[in-house]
Amino acid sequence: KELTRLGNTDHTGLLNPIDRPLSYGTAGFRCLATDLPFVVFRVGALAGLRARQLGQCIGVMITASHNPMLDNGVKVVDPMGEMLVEDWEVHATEFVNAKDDEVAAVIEKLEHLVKEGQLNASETPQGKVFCAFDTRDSSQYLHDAAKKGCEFVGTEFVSLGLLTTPQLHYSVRCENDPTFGMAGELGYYESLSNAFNALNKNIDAPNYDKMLVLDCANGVGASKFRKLLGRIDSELLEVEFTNETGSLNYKCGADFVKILRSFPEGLDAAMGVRCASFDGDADRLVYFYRDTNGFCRLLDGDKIAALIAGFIQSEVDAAGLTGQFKIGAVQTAYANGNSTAYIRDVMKIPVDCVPTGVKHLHHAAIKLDIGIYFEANGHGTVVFSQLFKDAISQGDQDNVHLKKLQLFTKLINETVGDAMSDLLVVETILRNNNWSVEDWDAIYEDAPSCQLKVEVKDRTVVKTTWDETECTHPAGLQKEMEELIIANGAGRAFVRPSGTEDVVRVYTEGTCEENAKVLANAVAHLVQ
Ligand code: NG1
Ligand code: ZN
Repeated sequence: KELTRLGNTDHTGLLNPIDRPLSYGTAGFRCLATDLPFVVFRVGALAGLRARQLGQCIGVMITASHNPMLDNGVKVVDPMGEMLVEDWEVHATEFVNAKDDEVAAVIEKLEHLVKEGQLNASETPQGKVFCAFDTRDSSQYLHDAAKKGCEFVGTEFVSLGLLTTPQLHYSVRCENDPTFGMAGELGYYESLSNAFNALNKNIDAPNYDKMLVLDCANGVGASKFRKLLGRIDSELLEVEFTNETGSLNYKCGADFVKILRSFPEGLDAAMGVRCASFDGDADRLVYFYRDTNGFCRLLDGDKIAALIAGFIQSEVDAAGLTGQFKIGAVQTAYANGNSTAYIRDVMKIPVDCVPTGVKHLHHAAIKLDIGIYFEANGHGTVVFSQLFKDAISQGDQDNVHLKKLQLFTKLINETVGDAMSDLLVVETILRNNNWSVEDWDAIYEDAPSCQLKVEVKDRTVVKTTWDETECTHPAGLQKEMEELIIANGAGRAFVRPSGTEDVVRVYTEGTCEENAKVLANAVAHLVQ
């Protein structure tokens, strides 16, 4: 039955039935699920080889995040729970695009790399692959393809079943580094709920309302967050769940709310009620509420980053650690200009700008002692250096601020952006600050912006500088965009090819929402 639904005959094998090249993008391989079985089989094999090379546990996640139900995707998670290292992304692209008669040679090359990587082959443990998937109809079938691929190269395959993407990252990290926590779902719930309950108890916060309305995007986050919430003191947080079991990501979820700046279907919030949305695999989170004019006010990844940065900075100061550690924020070109200005100029926290894609943010953040990284779309986390962790665990244990910082490092999922963990972080900070959602929203006002996608024949003709703020190809496009901005008298604009969809993305900021939209449409017209 599964096979028929996928219009598939024998794609779990090595045969490549696709005539167009696929590339390992910002989130692995993504396309229509029907095209994916052979891709996932090969990625399963690649992950098995990577696991054997390192003698460690490697993750394979099957999800297409916020994309439509009929899509799916696959990505590989490296041992510390981070994204696959770049040279193996290149191997993955080569492996997946290999013609049927080239596959054996690619595997042989990778086997060679694996042997070279093993310093002492006889003593090196075999390694294993953890695989998890989201709620898509095609996920179980693709999981089976990953299993076949992994076993094809002789590596142990462990199915973790249905999980959020961040839960898989977390489990891989724990399996390789038990000091981080206990691998698997239960260990994850224990760690997060214990930290949350401890950070929030006995804090009287009359301006904070413990009631939250949550849009689950009809995805895996619904059932998983119910489990987590079951371990949280109901005096501290109460959640009204919506969009739990309907059509995945359809007119709901974090991407929908962020791009349209409007309420998801099925959620009709009263004025001032704090609402949040997960995306389909629960690695993105945005907040929103209805303002006094009845409009939807969005608090996106940038505002979450600013909230977290403020909290950490004040706790570090209160703990007596001012100036001892490098604190910084990492954003992409999509960050709202006013968020960058607020963090950098008002909070005096340095801000770095890197290309789109979590791996770039993560790599920049781990250079700091406290690296706060968020994409505007709500994907982000905080990472801490060992130096900082040692300092807070070895310091005076009666210092409540040191204790808070310790608990905070347990509450946030350092391996990757995690909607469930980030939600508990936001709730904790609001209660600790005694803030309503309006108080949080008021820290700065977003610059009016617009994001569009343009369908083009070949998105790869658009090329940009490293930080993606300027377009280098096609020749002349950048100059034309600059002329539009000069004629507009203010604003900014950039374009880049998407790494997960067959489109070119346009982003603009203007003098008002309408102006940003007009500018975006004019830029889109140039791109078409
Ligand atoms: P692409 O399709 O490359 O823009 C999108 C997001 C990324 C990241 C990936 C992975 C935007 C503008 N882009 O990438 O930030 O989250 O998906 O899911 O939000
Ligand atoms: Zn996602």
